This record gives sequence, structure tokens and C-alpha cells, in this order.
Amino acid sequence: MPKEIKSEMDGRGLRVAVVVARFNEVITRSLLTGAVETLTRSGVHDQDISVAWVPGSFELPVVAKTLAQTGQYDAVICLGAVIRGETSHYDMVAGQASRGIGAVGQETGVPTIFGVLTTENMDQAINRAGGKAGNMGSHAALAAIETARLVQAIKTG
Ligand code: INI
Repeated sequence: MPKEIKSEMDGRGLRVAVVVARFNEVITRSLLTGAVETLTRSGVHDQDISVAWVPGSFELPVVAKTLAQTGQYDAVICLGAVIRGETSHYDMVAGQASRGIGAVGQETGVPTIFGVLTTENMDQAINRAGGKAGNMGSHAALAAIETARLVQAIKTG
């Protein structure tokens, strides 16, 4: 019988950093609200959540890496909104954000969560930031807790 490594969805005692892009702030503020509400509802203490704002999604990886390298966080959540209709360099900003955020997790070993909306237009972004398609910030918070707990479970055997 294979041994299953289980991850609990209990956030108590976890320290979580959230990096959030100011670009498209009307969207990213809703993502932040969703993330913080889900973290606290899952047991993460308010004083264990740190929030850092960056200018845009392009800057998420460097600040996420700086936070991860402090050793003070069990997970880092990155939140942003890249909207194709609003930018000609959508692919570059979205690509850099996703590649960079992925690299932070791999290089530091700290679960680093991709909570960046990449949509065709503002309506789609609104739908995914607390509208009818849920809140990507909330999903990112759940992914942070599950992955942080799984990493802890693997390390402690
Ligand atoms: N940043 C975003 O987070 N979303 C966008 O849609 C966007 N657009 O439209 O360009 C965007 N640009 C800013 C970018 O992230 C950097 O902050 C900027 O290029 C400075 O490095």
C-alpha cells in the first residue's frame, strides 16, 4: 500500500507573505481581500500575514524572492492582473510574471503561488476577482496553505 503524504488545510501558525501589483488596482485589491479573508478563515493569524505592494506584475518575482529568502515565511502569494485589451506587451508582462514566480518557488523551496489573472478584457478580470467566476485571490490562499503544509509534512517525515 503506498504511503500518502497528507496536507492539512489548517493555516494556524503559518506565516504568509502576499505580494500584490498596483497596476489594475481595482482588480488586485479584490484579489487581496479574497486572499486575506481566506487565509484568516483558514486559521492564519492576522499578525502572521505581511502584504507588500509592487508597481506591476512584472515586479512580483523579485519582491517574492526577497521575501522568500528572508526565511520568515512558509508561503508567498503573488497577486496581479494582466489584461490583454489594456496592453500591447501583455505577453511579455504575463510571461515574465509566470516564469519568474515559478522560478522563485523552485530556487528558494518556499511555496510561491501564482495568483495573477491573465484575461482578454476587464469583464473577465472582474468575474474572477470576486464576481461570478469566484476569486482567484481566495484560490491562491488555499493553494498556499495546502502547499506549505505539504512541504512541512515532507520535511518532518
Ligand atoms: N502590469 C500589470 O500588472 N498588468 C498589466 O496589464 C500591465 N500592462 O497593461 O502593461 C502591467 N504593466 C506594468 C508592468 O507590470 C511593470 O510594472 C512596468 O513595465 C515597469 O517594469
